[in-house]
Amino acid sequence: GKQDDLKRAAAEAAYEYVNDGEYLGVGTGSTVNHFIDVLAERKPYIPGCVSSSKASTERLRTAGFDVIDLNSAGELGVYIDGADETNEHLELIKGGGGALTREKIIASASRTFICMVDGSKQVDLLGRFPLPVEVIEMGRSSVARALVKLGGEPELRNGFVSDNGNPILDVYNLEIMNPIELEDTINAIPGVVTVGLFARRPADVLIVAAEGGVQTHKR
Ligand code: DER
Repeated sequence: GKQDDLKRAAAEAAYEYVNDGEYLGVGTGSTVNHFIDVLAERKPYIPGCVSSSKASTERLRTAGFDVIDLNSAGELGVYIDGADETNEHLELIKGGGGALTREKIIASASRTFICMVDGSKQVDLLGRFPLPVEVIEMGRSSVARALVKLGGEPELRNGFVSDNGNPILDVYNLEIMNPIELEDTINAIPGVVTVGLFARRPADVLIVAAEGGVQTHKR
C-alpha cells in the first residue's frame, strides 16, 4: 500500500549511508524490514551486523548477513532504525516494536544514528503516541504510580515480554514539552529499565518519506 511504498522509499534513502566494510547497527520494525530487503538486494560488504531484536536478527541472517554481539563489535559506525514519533529536533519516541532497550544501547554505541520514518510520524509535540517504558516486573505497579504522578496513563502491554524478559508499560496522555527533562525524570524512577524517549541521544539524520518525496533532515 501507500504507506508501505513510503517506508520502502525511506529505506532506500537510508541505504546511501551504509559504509562498506563497517559493522552496521540495525533496529526493528516494518521500515527496518524494508531496509533489510534493500540490503539483501544491494549486497554490500558488511563484516557484521548488530541487531536490536530476535526478529531483525532472523531477517538479517536469512538475507545472508552475519549478526554479531555488540560486545564483539565495539564502537559502531552507522545505526539504522525507525521511530514511532519525531519532533523538529529529531527527538524521538521509540519502542512501538518493543525493542527500545537494545535500540537505545546500540544507538548510544553508534557514531551516526539514521532514523527512517514516513510522514505520519512527524509531530510538533511528542506524546500522542503512547510512550513505551520497559520495567522490571516486581516494580511494575510502583513505576506505574510514579508515571501517573507525572500526568501519564500507563497501560500494561498485554501478553508482551521484551527480549530481555521484561514487561512494557505504554503511557498515554503525556504532552511532552521538554523531552530531555522527561527522559531524565522517567529514567530515574527505580524499576525503569528504559524509556522510549530518544532525546538525550536523538537521531543524527532523519529521513522522511512523504507524498511529495523523500526529505532528509540533519541535526
Ligand atoms: O520500536 C521501534 O522503535 C521501531 O523503530 C518502530 O517503532 C518503528 O516501527 P515501524 O517502522 O514499523 O513504523
